[in-house]
Amino acid sequence: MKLYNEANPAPNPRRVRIFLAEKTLSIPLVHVPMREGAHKSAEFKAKNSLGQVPVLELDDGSTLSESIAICRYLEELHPSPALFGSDPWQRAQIEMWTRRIELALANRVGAVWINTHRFTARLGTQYKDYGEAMRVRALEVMQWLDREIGTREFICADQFSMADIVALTTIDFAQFIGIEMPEDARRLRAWHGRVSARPSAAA
Ligand SMILES: N[C@@H](CCC(=O)N[C@@H](CS)C(=O)NCC(=O)O)C(=O)O
Repeated sequence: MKLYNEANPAPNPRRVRIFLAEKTLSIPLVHVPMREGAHKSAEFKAKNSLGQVPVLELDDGSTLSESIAICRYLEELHPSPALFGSDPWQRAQIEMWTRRIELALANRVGAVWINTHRFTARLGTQYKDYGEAMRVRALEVMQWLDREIGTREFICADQFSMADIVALTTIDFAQFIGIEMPEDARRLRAWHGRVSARPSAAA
């Protein structure tokens, strides 16, 4: 098994690396240099026709894309510690939060990246107004997340889960492109400090 990977600040491969670190697993990494367009080569598109990383390749050559699908597969193989929940209610809660973070926050941060950032300007037409509107929405979602976290230790109840991994990688990437957590989002900032202090965050 190997993982086609790109280093930080790429957030999606980092999800899988953090997941592996939490499980104390290691998989050989194959660097896909995105700056050189390696993810859009015919060779790589044969592994993922969307031309995106990460991709997990099994020893028989079969491939799996989508960071969360990869982590779910690894969870089935290595159930402990459970990062997608260990009973029906936990699993449903973690699914809810993972989807909320992806759909409400990660997609908007991605839209800011694609439509406003100078590094993506060469990739196609940028719709700056749309990108700026998404920046405002992303900040609103961070405020919402701050209220939702409340006194909880983690995004979903009191256990570290896939939802924290998706939120951490999204918020760190948001910072990289200039979207800081709001100053007054103290609970979100405290959560970010807690999860960033875990050894897995260095992955
Ligand atoms: N939903 C996918 C997103 C993968 C993705 O967008 N990866 C980025 C790198 S972090 C990428 O390959 N971008 C290039 C592109 O979309 O063309 C996942 O979770 O794996």
